[in-house]
Amino acid sequence: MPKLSTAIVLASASLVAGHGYVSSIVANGKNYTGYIVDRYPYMSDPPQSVGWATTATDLGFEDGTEYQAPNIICHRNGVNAALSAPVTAGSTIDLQWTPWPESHHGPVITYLAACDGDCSTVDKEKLEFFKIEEKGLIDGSVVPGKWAADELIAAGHRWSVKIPSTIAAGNYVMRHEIIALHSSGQLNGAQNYPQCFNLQVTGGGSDIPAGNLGQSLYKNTDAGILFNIYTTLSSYPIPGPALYS
Ligand SMILES: *[C@@H]1O[C@H](CO)[C@@H](O)[C@H](O)[C@H]1NC(C)=O
Ligand SMILES: [Cu+2]
Repeated sequence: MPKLSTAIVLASASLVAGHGYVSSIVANGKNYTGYIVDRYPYMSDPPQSVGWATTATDLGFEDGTEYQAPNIICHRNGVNAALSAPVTAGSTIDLQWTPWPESHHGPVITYLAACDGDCSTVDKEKLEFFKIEEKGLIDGSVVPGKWAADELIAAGHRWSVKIPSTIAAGNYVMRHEIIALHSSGQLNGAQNYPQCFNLQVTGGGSDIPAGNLGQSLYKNTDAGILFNIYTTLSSYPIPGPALYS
């Protein structure tokens, strides 16, 4: 695509899109550029990345109509990242989101799935994800509540996740996700923004946690998916399988 039309596409994308994606991660102190979804799809030879490619060029979301379909795994038409970021088990990965809209309250959840080989070629539909962290409602006393996503915004659109020290060394796909709940009072109104990265975990223990296929993490009627945030809340059931511990 010629440069001028790319600029027009980019300009209109930033006007339309109210959402976001992870533009970089830091692992073992090294900063890795993610898959720049509003730029790389328009390049003839985009840089290789530790972030999975997607066609979500609107910086948009998946919803309940896709929960049992491949798009929920690593976002829209997700394609394996070519690179992997080495990370020591027990250490923390930082994720940098693009500016996240204030209206998009909701939980932040991160999963890992062992690749049993090379994450750059693994079949995403066979990945079994176990949840390594989850944060949902922080304070429900003031409508529409204070949420993990609000904390992420306050931290500069950043999030930190600890890689468990107990998991076996090896190659993993990290699936990090914000679920925006501003419309989730209606069926298929929750918005999932899954972001996948390839990690090469070193050190660690011997645990090989059981997991769930990406296509069976959620149902559109789950208590934490079909959920109205515009009322005083005392709790919020974070969706997805139980936390690994
Ligand atoms: C990676 O570097 C860029 C450019 O300096 C910075 O904006 C971003 O916040 C860094 N990423 C993380 C996760 O710290
Ligand atoms: Cu949005």
